[in-house]
Amino acid sequence: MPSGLQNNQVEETSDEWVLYHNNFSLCSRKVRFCLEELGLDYRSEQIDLIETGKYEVASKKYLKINPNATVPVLLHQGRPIYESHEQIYYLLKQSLDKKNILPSEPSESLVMDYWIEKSSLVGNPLENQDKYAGNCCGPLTFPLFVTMIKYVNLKEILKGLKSHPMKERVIIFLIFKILGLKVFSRPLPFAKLLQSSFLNLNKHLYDLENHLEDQKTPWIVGTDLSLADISWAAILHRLHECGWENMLLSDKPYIKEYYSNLIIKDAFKKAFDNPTHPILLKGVEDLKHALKNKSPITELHNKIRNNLHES
Ligand SMILES: N[C@@H](CCC(=O)N[C@@H](CS)C(=O)NCC(=O)O)C(=O)O
Repeated sequence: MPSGLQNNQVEETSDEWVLYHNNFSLCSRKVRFCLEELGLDYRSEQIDLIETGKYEVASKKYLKINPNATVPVLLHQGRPIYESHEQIYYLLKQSLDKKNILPSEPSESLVMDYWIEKSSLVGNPLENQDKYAGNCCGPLTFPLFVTMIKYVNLKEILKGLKSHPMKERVIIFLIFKILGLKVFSRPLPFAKLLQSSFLNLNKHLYDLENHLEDQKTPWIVGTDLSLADISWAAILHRLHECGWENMLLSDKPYIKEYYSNLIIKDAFKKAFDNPTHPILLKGVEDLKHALKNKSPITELHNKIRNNLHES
């Protein structure tokens, strides 16, 4: 499926903007933050992911909206725009007269593009993690996926084997459901994947830390918030949600200050502080508990912490 605005209309609607999304999805949060910052009205359509209870992304109805079975999808006058980084650029282009969050200097736009690309989730998240910080976030969320999927009915996961176009994603959740946090202590690839995601993300975060230190401005591109900040906000929020912030940010004071500026923005609050899904609440609590007590994830966590400090 090509990215960007499609020619076909997937829905007849009088709503200019419709967002198919999920409150827990990192890419969805990025687009919601952008819509809120631009002050655009949109119809919100929540779509369940398996970790929030069922494979609504792989339902017949939703596959007509997105044959790739992922969220978010933004509709403009009924026409879909695929890929969250394309969606935020599209929103910006359409909204220049409403609010200018585009840097005025071409050189600044290049800086913005660089940081948007670096934070995007592009293609298979198990690949290109050295290029895209967004691709590190899938595996980095594996422990939380494991604690969430415990509360999801096995039958719902099995339905995905039939209807989901990306079967390998379904199989990963099936393994998480069966093995629980033990997936990180067996000779399976998950511990290694988590470790390499941490190491790669840590490098991206050092780049951001150095950039913010050199830049000496509150935002990635100068004195105003831009799409680059909107895109990074979702990644930094995910680190906090999974409880990885001490491990990855304790030696990065500029990012810490930067994040404290982001979370007080109204648009951030509207995009991120929406009703938390009960499965997410339980998953976050269980993960916190597992990290504090002796469990396969505690061991791995300590190993990763040591590796990060050595690298
Ligand atoms: N590159 C895509 C990634 C979309 C994506 O993978 N979304 C995840 C949620 S963050 C999803 O819909 N997963 C559903 C599934 O794999 O079943 C984008 O930026 O929009």
